[in-house]
Amino acid sequence: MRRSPGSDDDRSGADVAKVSYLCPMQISRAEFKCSSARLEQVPDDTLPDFAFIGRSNVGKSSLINALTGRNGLAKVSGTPGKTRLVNHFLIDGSWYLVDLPGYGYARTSKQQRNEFSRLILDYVLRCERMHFLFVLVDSRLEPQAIDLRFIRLMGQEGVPFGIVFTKSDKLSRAQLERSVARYRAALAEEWEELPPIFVTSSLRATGCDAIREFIGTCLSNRR
Ligand SMILES: Nc1nc2c(ncn2[C@@H]2O[C@H](COP(=O)(O)OP(=O)(O)OP(=O)(O)O)[C@@H](O)[C@H]2O)c(=O)[nH]1
Ligand SMILES: [Mg+2]
Repeated sequence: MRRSPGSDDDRSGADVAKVSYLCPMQISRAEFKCSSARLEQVPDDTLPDFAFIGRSNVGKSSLINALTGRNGLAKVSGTPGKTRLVNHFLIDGSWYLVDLPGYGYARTSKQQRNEFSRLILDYVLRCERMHFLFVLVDSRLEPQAIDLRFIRLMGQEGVPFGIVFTKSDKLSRAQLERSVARYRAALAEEWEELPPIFVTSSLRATGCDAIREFIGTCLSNRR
């Protein structure tokens, strides 16, 4: 059995609760830095990236807006496939939130064959500045095969990642608990230890504190 890559190093969520009061994480400034169509175009500084990935329409851009308290910072749309580039947002001049294009939105048969685009794979597998990857899944849905394939790939490649349930406002507490339990069971079939898990609603800003605290802990462990 393998261990979850996000669970046994300094990027783990395990100590978040213990240290959170030591590193309260507030975001004061959030600004758009650049959009990249190729890996060569991402910022060439040494600041760390915290990136958001998941199926089209799962709520990546909305979550970035909720985390920064800036509606309209990342472009949100009800139509899948809105975010097509790798978008860097500089946070307090010292780290980046990164909005990635969604996967699973196939407009052509060629895209259907390559379910994760070259841009996504280049970024998540080759970009050394990526410190942690939040994989977003819709809390209303059963574990989706494409998400499980993506998570498996991240595990195989040793990418540090956590799982973020989105749109929790659309479920009752009991439905939400069932949904998370279903996911845990699916992951437990492959992982000995589960990655950090966050439950969020961008509409209500639920779970944003936990994600900010997690990032704050990662940043202070890095110093
Ligand atoms: N109710 C509810 N709706 C949400 C939430 N998060 C996102 N949405 C809605 O879901 C739709 C897609 O949101 P986006 O943030 O654009 O999703 P995305 O993952 O960035 O989509 P792509 O860029 O197309 O891959 C929009 O209509 C949002 O308003 C949430 O927490 N609750
Ligand atoms: Mg988007």
